[in-house]
Parts: sequence; structure tokens; C-alpha cells
Amino acid sequence: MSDLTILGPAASRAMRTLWMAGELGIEFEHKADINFRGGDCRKPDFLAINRAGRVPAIKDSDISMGESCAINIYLAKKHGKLIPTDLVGEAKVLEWSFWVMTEVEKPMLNYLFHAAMLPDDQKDPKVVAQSVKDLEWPLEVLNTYLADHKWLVGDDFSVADLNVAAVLAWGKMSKYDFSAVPNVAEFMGRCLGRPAAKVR
Ligand SMILES: N[C@@H](CCC(=O)N[C@@H](CS)C(=O)NCC(=O)O)C(=O)O
Repeated sequence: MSDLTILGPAASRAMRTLWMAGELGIEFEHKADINFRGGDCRKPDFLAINRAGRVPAIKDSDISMGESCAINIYLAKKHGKLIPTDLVGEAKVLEWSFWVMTEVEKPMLNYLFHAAMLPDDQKDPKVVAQSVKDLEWPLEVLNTYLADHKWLVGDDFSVADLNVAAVLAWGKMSKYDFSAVPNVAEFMGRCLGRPAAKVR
């Protein structure tokens, strides 16, 4: 039996951690039946695992935590894979992970909802236009970096790539037009085409 339990359905940010566990080839129990839209995350037993009241969360032996990117970095470090061991390499993983969460995640989520997921009468074209505007600079930054880097940190796929690509996946789901940033589109193909990325 595995010590690790991942809480949250694949159709949520738990996808990021399910992908990570797949990359690491580790055993885990998946508690998918968390109705996060229905308030399950705010129940005392869930809050005892992740005080922020959101999925994903994990329990691993005697620790528990939330925050998808942080969980992934923890798992990478614990299993000694997909993360550089030197100070600078690890700092770069944190840099890209914080970057995607603060610069890309919110506008990409707004785009996903208002271009694709919401019922038509709730979609707001102004939010779509603003999201595209907000994403222009960070996607250009990433596109420029990827012009001469196959992977974000070091020479191989790492948790930095996973964390960034897992957020960009919302763009793929919503058919965001990445044609102005072809290096980003190729990077997404490299990452999201990995067998472990197919968690649904
Ligand atoms: N920054 C957090 C965000 C987690 C998050 O917002 N998860 C959503 C589902 S994808 C959730 O739990 N929503 C329930 C709620 O907001 O009550 C992470 O990356 O783990």
C-alpha cells in the first residue's frame, strides 16, 4: 500500500499532481470524489489536510499539504527526480513555478472560463479580450526564453516544465491561439504529449 494519497479529481488542478506522480512512477491512492464546487473542501476533515480548502491536496505518511506547484516540488525532491540538486537549479524551478502562478494562471483561467467553459449566456467577451491582453507579455517572455532552451531548467524535462505546462494546458483546452508564440506551442506539445500527462 502507498503512503501517498492525492485528493481531488483529474478535472481540477489535481491534474498537475496526478501528472507528477505519473512522471515519478510512484504508487498512490487517488481520492477523486471531492466535490470541490459543492463545498467538500471546506469540511473540517478536508481542512485538516489542506487549511486553504482547495484541491489538490496530499497526505504523505505524516505530512499533508496543498498548493499544486509546491506539492509537485515536494514530490520531486522526495523522490530525487525531475529537479536539479544544486541551489541555483532548484531556485530556477521555484522561479518558473512562482512565475506561472502569478503571471499566467489567472488570465489563462479567465480565458478558459469565458472562451470555453461557461454557458454561452455567461461568457463575457470583454474578459476574453482582457485575458488575451494580460497574457501577451508573459507568453512573449516564455517564447523568447524557449527560442534557445528546450526545457526551462537544465537539459531535461523537470518539475518546472510540468508546473508551467500544466497551467498552459488550460489554453490548449480552450483553443487559445498560440500562433504568435510558436516556441510556446512547441513546448506545450513536448510536455503535454508525454504519456504521464494524460491523466483524464
Ligand atoms: N493555488 C491553488 C489553487 C487550488 C484551487 O483553486 N483549486 C480549486 C479547484 S481547481 C478548488 O479547490 N476550488 C474549490 C474552492 O475554491 O472552494 C493550487 O494551485 O493548488
